[in-house]
Amino acid sequence: MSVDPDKINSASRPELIDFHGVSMVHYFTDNWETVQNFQARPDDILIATYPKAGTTWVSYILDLLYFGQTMPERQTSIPIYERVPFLEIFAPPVISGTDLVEGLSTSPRLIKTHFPVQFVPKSFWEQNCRMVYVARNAKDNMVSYFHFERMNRIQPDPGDWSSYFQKFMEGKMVFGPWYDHVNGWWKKKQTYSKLHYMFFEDLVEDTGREIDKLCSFLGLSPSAEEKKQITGEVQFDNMKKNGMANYSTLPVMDFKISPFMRKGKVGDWKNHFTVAQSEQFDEDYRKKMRDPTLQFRTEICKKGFNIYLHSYCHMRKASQHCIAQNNKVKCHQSTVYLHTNSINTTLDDSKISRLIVAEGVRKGAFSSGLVFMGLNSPLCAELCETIVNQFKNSP
Ligand code: PPS
Repeated sequence: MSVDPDKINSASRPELIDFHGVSMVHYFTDNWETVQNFQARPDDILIATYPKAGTTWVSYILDLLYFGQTMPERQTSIPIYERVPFLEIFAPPVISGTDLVEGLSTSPRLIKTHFPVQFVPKSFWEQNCRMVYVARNAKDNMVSYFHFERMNRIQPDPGDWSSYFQKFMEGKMVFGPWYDHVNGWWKKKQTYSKLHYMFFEDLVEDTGREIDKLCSFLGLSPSAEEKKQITGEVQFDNMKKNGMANYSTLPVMDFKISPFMRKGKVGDWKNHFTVAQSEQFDEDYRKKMRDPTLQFRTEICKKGFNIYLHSYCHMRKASQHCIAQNNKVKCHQSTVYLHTNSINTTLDDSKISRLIVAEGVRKGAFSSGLVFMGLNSPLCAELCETIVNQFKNSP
């Protein structure tokens, strides 16, 4: 693909348009007919996400799984956005997603989309293609999207953080509301068996485990050594310095404003949201996210345990939430509450009764969604560490 930087650099920021009920910009709708008539092949793999949820990460994992051994030169010579083309992007003569896909000589073809589920061209469903959907918690997703719009000239101007925060909650974002996107794909999963729905937070927590799940979905069985190598190559720091994975070759992006591989963390939202914004967001979130089977984590503990410290007045709500989640929940006195979402561990009474509870943690607790976390203060972090160690060391 030849990229003419001048053509893109001089482009002014696009406006949001209402397109079949979804906010879009023309770069992703101008090729609508061709995209909708796209002829998928049965072995095509569609990687779908809301923007900034981990598309590049999963694209790179899949590319390595399929072609890392057979076509190693690909890794050092072709940028990821050409190996895994973005189906709906259209900015001629510079870039056309469908042309890039048609030009792929690989099998399977790996194809990226940010479409909400109802926009996916019908041939993908007709051909019963495999699809991988990656979802990321709304708060971190919003922060990442904000910085991306600051640095990417084919996105609308994001404005300042507080107006962006409002726009995100109102769903006035390219590719529509986050809420509809993650829910729409989640619902599809219930009826379409070839869809693997995964979470950015799980990838951060244990990349190897998520690669295993991907392999089992895709019917791949790489050697242990190969898997280890891939897991290493796709770590954030490695991808950040990898010119073929970090988008540094794409001139629409101004890395002086913000890099594409920015932080790659769970919980960076705490550096952007005020406490008031977090509370306002959580209240609105509860109204919009009604499906109890779809749960996100806005924080993970690096040891693999989620530990939520919360104040007494919040305990009842938190417990109800966890019971609804079918998690093993125990509240000890008034300050510590643990749940075991997404990990293969259960807690029992004898372990919990041995936990040390410090009075001061109540002060640092604040609400986040339906769970209450206190991991943002040094005292809480220290306490969590103690709890984790005790838990690990107990029989
Ligand atoms: S895009 O433009 O929609 O395709 O962007 P996308 O690739 O979906 O999301 C970019 C965010 O994913 C982070 N990222 C990673 N995090 C951790 N580890 C790895 N290997 C990794 N690769 C990409 C990237 O840093 C962006 O998140 P933020 O929070 O902005 O850092």
